[in-house]
Amino acid sequence: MDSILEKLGKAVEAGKVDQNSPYPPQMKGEEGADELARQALDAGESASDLLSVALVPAMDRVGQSFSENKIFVPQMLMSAKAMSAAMQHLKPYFQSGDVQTKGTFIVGTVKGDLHDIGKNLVAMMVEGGGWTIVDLGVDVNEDTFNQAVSEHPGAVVGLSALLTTTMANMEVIVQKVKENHPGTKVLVGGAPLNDEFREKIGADFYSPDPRGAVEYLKELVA
Ligand code: B1M
Repeated sequence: MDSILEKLGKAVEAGKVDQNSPYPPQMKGEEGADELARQALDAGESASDLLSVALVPAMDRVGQSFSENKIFVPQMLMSAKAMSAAMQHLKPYFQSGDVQTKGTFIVGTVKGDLHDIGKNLVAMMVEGGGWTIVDLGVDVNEDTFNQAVSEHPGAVVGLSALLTTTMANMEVIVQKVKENHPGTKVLVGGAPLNDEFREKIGADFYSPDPRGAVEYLKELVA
């Protein structure tokens, strides 16, 4: 029999959001990511195991199936919805209870890019690390980032991109922000990036995961 984490992973992979959602038809009436995430946490599974054992591998399998033309954009979108439903239950587990804010972290997915799950995870964990979050959402251009830094002087900026086509848009954002607000630290992340790219575009730090982002910010204020 599947463990609760296996069930959760399968629900996300299938795009089963919650028990009432009609998609996918063959899972009608079955529990979805929403209920299974709650149950897994209530059963004592850790929030980080939910992420690393069930949710993130499920999204990797979704990406793989998409690459192999076994599923298409609508199915990928349903999986993203299921993942987001599960993530709602994780938020309290990443809160530190630290009331004094360490600073402001402006985060967004860059222009042309609609992928927000990784960005949301980063925001959630950085918030848990005691930072105030200004989440600009997805498809965010250089002017919006620049404006946000004007409104929050001294904030650190975080840029996320999931597409090889949109990661190029990071450079323009880094340039604009640094030109208008010298000294602003910019952190970048997302699956197609690496540190070589970070250096090329003039950003200050690259992290492959939310944990690295939290550690970097911690060092900045240490
Ligand atoms: Co898209 N998509 N997608 N997609 N999608 C990918 C990224 C892809 C790899 C799938 C594939 O082909 N195997 C591929 C990109 C190929 C490439 O460029 N190399 C792809 C494509 C091609 C597309 C479209 C072009 C498809 C189309 O329309 N033909 C289209 C583009 C739309 C657009 O953005 N303009 C598209 C659309 C979509 C959906 C909208 C349907 C949906 C997104 C919904 C949403 O986000 N709300 C979607 C999804 C779900 C995926 C996959 C399957 C999953 C992404 C995800 O959420 N992963 C993805 C395949 C994959 O990743 N395996 C895929 C889970 C998440 C936790 O990981 O986002 O990597 P990730 O975040 C990680 C790290 O990267 C890091 O921390 C996170 C946690 O570890 N991180 C940071 C991320 N940002 C960070 C910022 C930081 C630090 C770390 O500091 C600031």
